[in-house]
Amino acid sequence: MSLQALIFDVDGTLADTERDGHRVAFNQAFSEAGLDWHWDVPLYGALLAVTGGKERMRYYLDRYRQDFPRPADLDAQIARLHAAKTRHYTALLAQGGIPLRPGVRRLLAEARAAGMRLAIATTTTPENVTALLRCALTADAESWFEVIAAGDVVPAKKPAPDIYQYALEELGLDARACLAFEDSENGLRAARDAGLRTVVTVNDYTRDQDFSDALLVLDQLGEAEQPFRVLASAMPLNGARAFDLALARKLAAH
Ligand code: XBP
Ligand code: MG
Repeated sequence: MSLQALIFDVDGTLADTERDGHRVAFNQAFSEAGLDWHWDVPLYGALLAVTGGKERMRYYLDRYRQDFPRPADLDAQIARLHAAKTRHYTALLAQGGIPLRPGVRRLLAEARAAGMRLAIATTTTPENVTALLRCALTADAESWFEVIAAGDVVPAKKPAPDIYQYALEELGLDARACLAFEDSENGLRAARDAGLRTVVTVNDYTRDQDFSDALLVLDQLGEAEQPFRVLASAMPLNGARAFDLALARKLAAH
């Protein structure tokens, strides 16, 4: 089956948003609310085991803050904190704080020019996706993606396959006609369980995770002047230096 669409995760894949973006925005929301919660870099790495900001806050309380007195309206408090965190995060993006990862702009532009269909499947909110695309890619970047599957549109977040299944349904495509791009084990499991083959670009938080089910594991997508490093590959790459559409098609045919 020929390759017809590329489906991208957002956080950690399009841009390194977690450590210097989401984490910072969570802490801003906590201190604004007068809470003594603070997520440092290593703690945030542990909290990334749970995807979704609201789910992550609940996990933090359960796992690390048994001392914190739960208010009767905990769900509402978490929802308020999450809305504040989204406000801080999108403000941070608007300041140009977070660039795309190497090779992302190049691959998206090549795919768009070739008429390859593009989609997003992410755990984060639609507001955050829009803000990142507009601030880091281009003002009309949302229109580059035929489907933006994000956040609470499905009940179960990654590693559940729901968000990828939703994206595939919206695209009207079989998983075998698509490639997924991920940065984390939770994301890879979600894509795999939706039947997708996956290319992983690792980052500092994820490089030691289990990516044995990925088709290809790279340090980043690569540019001519900054070639990728291959961490694992299901097929020989014959000296390729940057991940492009030709390589995507070769992998999909594998
Ligand atoms: C991303 C996430 C998200 C972000 C925060 O996972 O886990 O929770 O950290 O997003 P993935 P929200 O890259 O696998 O989609 O706070 O907007 O939920
Ligand atoms: Mg991710």
